[in-house]
Amino acid sequence: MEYPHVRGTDPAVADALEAEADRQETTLAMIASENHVSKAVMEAQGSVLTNKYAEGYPGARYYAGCEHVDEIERLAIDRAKELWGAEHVNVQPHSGSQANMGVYLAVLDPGDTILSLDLTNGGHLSHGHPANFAGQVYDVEQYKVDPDTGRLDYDAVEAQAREVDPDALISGYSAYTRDVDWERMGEIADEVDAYHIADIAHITGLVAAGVHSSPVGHADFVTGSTHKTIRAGRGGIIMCREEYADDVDSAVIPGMQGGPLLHNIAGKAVGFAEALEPAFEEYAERTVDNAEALGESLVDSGLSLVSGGTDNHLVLADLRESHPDTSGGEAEDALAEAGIVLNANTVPDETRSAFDPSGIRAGTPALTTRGFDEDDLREVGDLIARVVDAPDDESVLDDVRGRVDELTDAHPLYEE
Ligand code: DSN
Repeated sequence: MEYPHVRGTDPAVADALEAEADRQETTLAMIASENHVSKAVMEAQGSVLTNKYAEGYPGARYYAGCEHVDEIERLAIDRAKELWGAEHVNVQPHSGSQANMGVYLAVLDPGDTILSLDLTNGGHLSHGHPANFAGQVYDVEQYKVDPDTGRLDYDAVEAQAREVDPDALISGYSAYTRDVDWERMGEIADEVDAYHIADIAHITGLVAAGVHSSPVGHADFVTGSTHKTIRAGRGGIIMCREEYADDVDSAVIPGMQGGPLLHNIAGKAVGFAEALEPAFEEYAERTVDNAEALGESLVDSGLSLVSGGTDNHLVLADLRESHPDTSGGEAEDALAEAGIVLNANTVPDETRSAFDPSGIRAGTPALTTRGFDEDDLREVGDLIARVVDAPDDESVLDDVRGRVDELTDAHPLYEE
């Protein structure tokens, strides 16, 4: 991929852009939150809309000249409503974290109590980690998964909710591999008179395609990002019941953001249109089937998976039993050298540190986009295991890198 205009102005950035395009082309993108958008989405994101200010909402802007961006934002909203069946949608949050911030700002007061899953158990920074604004502004209580099963223990969440009496109960996770009983979480929230906020950032596309259960109807607010399992470019989204529409909209602007990133909203509109095509459901199904094949292959190679497997697009391997001398960080580095790009991740009951944890997390959204099937993912699982077994053995890393080259050549990205 070439960037002739950037090259003419700024060769240093052009070099880095071309190198990054080459890196994506020649490595296996297995960070579970990453994907490859279409050229149509990139074209929309790289468009003249980056020039336009449009504070406000379609039909009610603080600036003139918004007739075309109004149309684009309305298309994004209407398509999102169709994809997720939500009553009200706000497509302006710049990211999933901003979407969460918008919901908190809409209905919580500083000092209110949030009950959410601990980050090391698969939660997210914006659910109340002390280093994040949410942990600084709100009183945060956290639940954990059952350390034996790696799964949510709804009875324990309910007991904790009764004890801490939260104002908001958060469901939806960043490193949780199993389906979520949204209805039960909604019932728990109702019982303690808390808002139920479901953060589906990781599974937005799977939910839209109907291959994962949906919290819409069971949660007061559903937040997400638009670039993980749905390929609509980087950004965030808030869905809610109509009764909260005004609160959410005014929390997003003027509450926490100024001008919306209209080029990204155009990317969302285009990506949502793509996701409304029948082929997207097939893609989402293949993403989940591929994750299952990857998980089975890792288990067959002797790794242990948190929860034993997966119902979604990601697997989380706990290396402590199978490879007690190898940290997640060491595995991540060796795999990157071999061309397999994933991330070290904490596991439930973590005994190392968040910076060099005991697990590795791998997802299939991006490989599925470039056409990998279950046989490919079984082989990729085998390659991962070979590297984790011998992270310091350069001949193994070279051998795996050679096979990664063949696999990426067989599944090219962004063909002209
Ligand atoms: N950073 C994302 C992830 O990798 O899960 C979540 O925001």
